[in-house]
Amino acid sequence: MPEFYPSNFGGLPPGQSSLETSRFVILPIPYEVTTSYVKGTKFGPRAIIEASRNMELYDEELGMEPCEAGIFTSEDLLFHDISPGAMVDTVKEAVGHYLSMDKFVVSLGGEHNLSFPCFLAHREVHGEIGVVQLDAHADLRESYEGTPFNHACVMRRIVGCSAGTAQVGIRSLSREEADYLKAKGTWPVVWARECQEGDGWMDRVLAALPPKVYLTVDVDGFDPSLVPCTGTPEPGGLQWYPTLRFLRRLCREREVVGMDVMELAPDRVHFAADFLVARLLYKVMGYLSETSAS
Ligand SMILES: [Mn+2]
Repeated sequence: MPEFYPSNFGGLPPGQSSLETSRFVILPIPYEVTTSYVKGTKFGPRAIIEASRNMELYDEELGMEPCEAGIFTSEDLLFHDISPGAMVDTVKEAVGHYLSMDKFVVSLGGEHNLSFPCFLAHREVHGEIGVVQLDAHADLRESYEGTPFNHACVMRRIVGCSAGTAQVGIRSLSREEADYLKAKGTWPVVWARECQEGDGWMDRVLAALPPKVYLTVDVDGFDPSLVPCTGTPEPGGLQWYPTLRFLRRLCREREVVGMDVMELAPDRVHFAADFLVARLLYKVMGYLSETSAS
């Protein structure tokens, strides 16, 4: 009877989804202007929320229901001016609004350049924070198609104001980006093929991170067998359980202060990917609840 569940993340009743009592805020940002290849990321937030309404809310790994902490689903963030500069201000203000209420904000894109203002909003509140990026692409271009706010540049913007960076699952970058990494890349880049060889990379990533960390997930970091519906898929990506093992460690060993998931471009065939993202978010909420309860 999913159609009778409320249309919020998790399909939660008012007692578990009001803004006042919820620890978590889902912020849908259906913004898409610079996507390179397949369009449709603006439909990502809605597909993720729809899938989440049909998801079991008990977490078998943790033996608890993470929704007990409360998950408020915000209205879609809409844009009166879609220019990249105005996008940055609009997103920063919206995320900052919920951070000022002491909420944990989960931003849902939309295209990956949204992560820059999300990160900035968290840095303003928390001071020095690091960033973990799960992604197929380095996203380290100085500018792309005439703008420094293109999705292909988002990490170049973020690393400049991050107190510690780790890029995980990377398997696609330009020569310019590779040269930049050689010259300036003091942080760990975990190539996707390394992730296939065991969990050894996780120590290296954690060692590079400051106490507070922001997590940004481009869904193309996952293998396209898991998430085929994204703008620029790349073979040989992250698998489900190693990613969860990493995220659980990240939540235990660092203070994760916020997160986003970007670049899902849902279609009617590959709806398993919508469920993957919904479950991923819910798993992280569980890992966060686990550490704050202990
Ligand atoms: Mn990417």
